[in-house]
Amino acid sequence: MTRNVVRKAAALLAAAVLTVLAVPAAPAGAHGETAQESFLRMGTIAFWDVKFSESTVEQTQQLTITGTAKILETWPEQLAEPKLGFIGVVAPGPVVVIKTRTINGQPAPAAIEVEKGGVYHFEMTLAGRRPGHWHVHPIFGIHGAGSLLGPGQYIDVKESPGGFTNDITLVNGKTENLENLGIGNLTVWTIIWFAVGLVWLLYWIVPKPTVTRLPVTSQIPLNTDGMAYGLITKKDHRAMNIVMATTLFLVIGGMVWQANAYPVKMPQQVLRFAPQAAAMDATFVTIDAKDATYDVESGTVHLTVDVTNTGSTPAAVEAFTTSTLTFGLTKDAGPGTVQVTPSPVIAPGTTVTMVLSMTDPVWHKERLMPVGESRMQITGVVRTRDGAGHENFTTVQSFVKPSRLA
Ligand SMILES: [Cu+2]
Repeated sequence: MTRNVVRKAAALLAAAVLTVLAVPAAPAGAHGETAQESFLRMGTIAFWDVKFSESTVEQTQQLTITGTAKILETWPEQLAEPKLGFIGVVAPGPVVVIKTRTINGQPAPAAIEVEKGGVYHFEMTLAGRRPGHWHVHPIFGIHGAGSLLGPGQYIDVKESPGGFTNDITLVNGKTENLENLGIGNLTVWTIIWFAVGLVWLLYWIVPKPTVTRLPVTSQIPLNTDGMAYGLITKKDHRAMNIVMATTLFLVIGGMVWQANAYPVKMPQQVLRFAPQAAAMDATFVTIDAKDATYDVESGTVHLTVDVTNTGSTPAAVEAFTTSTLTFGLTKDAGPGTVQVTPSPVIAPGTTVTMVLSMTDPVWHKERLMPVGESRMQITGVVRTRDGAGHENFTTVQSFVKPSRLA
């Protein structure tokens, strides 16, 4: 009776597992950035003016991603100091390839030396590789700290009749398609080494009692081959010597072959340099954060700042940027906007206290307001513009007082 019940339950469970496995998994809708603590997302790197030149490309067709990333002065002390960085893209697998990249106008094929407070204008040319609908973000990887995401966008890669090619011209003038360069050799060598390993493995596990009679094997003292018990015989030694000789022959033979087949080689290049400082407008404002509150019910952040206009023309607040978000100045409240009271304008030579208000469910949805956590803080960049059209990007940081704690 009980056995029957157990059997039925087990069958049901097996059927359920099978059903789950048979249904294809839904593609991930995000990149998991919401799981990162908000102080990491807000206090590390700010991205602004990120633009994708196209949203649809054919395979091999190119698009560019341009934008600016600033390593904030508020970089958290818990993370490794930013010294070596890498600007790239994150996408669901190798669906696009980066063809070229410039940082502050200089070609930057590899990692660059970076510093806190550094501003990096980037331009990346990508080519569509795998057909599909893909979410692509620029990222800033910091050695020892991890990758920080910039604002993402969907890109559609359409199938092209010619498929995907990734042609480069070599120094000798020949053109090669990187997509399948050397694939033949790679396949042949993978098969050869797999075969050697398989011969070795099957030799020991099929006709021998090594695995099947583990109790016997474990009785034999260490450092003996168990010849007295007939476990490893003279014949086995001979067979293994043949496997070793084959391996050595393949390694040495392979080295000789490649030296003849590819006489001209270039070692992997390691180019490390600090890009020139980004061209930025002269400083005309200083901003000190005084206080911040977060109204949990309405999803509103009020950030109080003292702004001093040290320039000679009137300056005005244009936007507030934090993590991957930008809040642009508007009169009426709404997602992605900032309202400034009493006025976003600062007369030259004066200091005004103003409140930046941002009402957006995104604070809660993206877990950016760390209510009840150990670091209730807001960090971001205030974007201001003066009468001559110059812009300043000033980092501000403040503790946040939430309207309630849960
Ligand atoms: Cu994404």
